[in-house]
Amino acid sequence: MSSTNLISFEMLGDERGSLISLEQNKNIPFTIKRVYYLFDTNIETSRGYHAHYDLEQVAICLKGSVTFLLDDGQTKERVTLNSPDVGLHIKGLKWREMHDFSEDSVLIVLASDLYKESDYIRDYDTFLREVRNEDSPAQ
Ligand code: T46
Repeated sequence: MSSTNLISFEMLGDERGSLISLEQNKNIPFTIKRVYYLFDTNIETSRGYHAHYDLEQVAICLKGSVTFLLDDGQTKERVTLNSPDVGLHIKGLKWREMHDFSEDSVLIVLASDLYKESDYIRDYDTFLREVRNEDSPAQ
């Protein structure tokens, strides 16, 4: 899956503890317009079930673990995040689901745009149609 990447963040810790710095257009590959985080997630819950037309995001599991399912319309990939020094970069038309949240999970997400419900595709068949349109060459 070419446009899904894991980013390793440099650990700047010392004997006092750990520190990671996130900087837009440096180790975060876009200008950050929004930050949100998921915590106190009901462990029986799965979230997501949508794609975005035009959004880049980096998701980092600061505590605990969560598994992303990413689907580009052809291939499905599962990625487990369980370390604060790894970010999952998601761009392009991708269906995403989040499963198996641990009880203590804290997931922070940096996003390239403000919240816009119009950017969401929340229906899987619509997502597949959009992917196929994107893949078919213009006439
Ligand atoms: C994504 C995955 C990884 C806002 O008002 N502002 C926001 O910035 C966000 C993210 C959500 N909301 C509202 C929209 C819904 O009424 O908060 C409610 C919960 O959002 P949603 O059901 O979309 O949450 P998730 O966890 O299914 O998805 C979120 C992001 O929305 C999405 O962009 O890629 O996390």
